[in-house]
Amino acid sequence: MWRFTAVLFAIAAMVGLAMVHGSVYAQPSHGNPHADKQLICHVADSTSAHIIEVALPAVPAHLRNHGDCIINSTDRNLIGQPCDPTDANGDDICDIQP
Ligand SMILES: [Ca+2]
Repeated sequence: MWRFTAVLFAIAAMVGLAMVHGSVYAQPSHGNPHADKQLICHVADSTSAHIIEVALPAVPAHLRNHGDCIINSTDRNLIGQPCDPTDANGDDICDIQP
């Protein structure tokens, strides 16, 4: 039984390591603090849709959970501005860009 447990532990350790490495290599930018952020049109319950900046790894959850869409611009002055979250063609990029 201890052997089975040891094998399980080894597998879990390998999977864990692979995930850590995968997430590190999945980061598209190294050394550029601005390129790992994404402007999105954020759909909020309490306020009207507006532009926010999120870390790239958080983008898919926003798209999935809030119906947010991606703003192509990298102009951080747009943060807080109202936006139109329409994405009729379903490509996750806002059809109407600021
Ligand atoms: Ca679109």
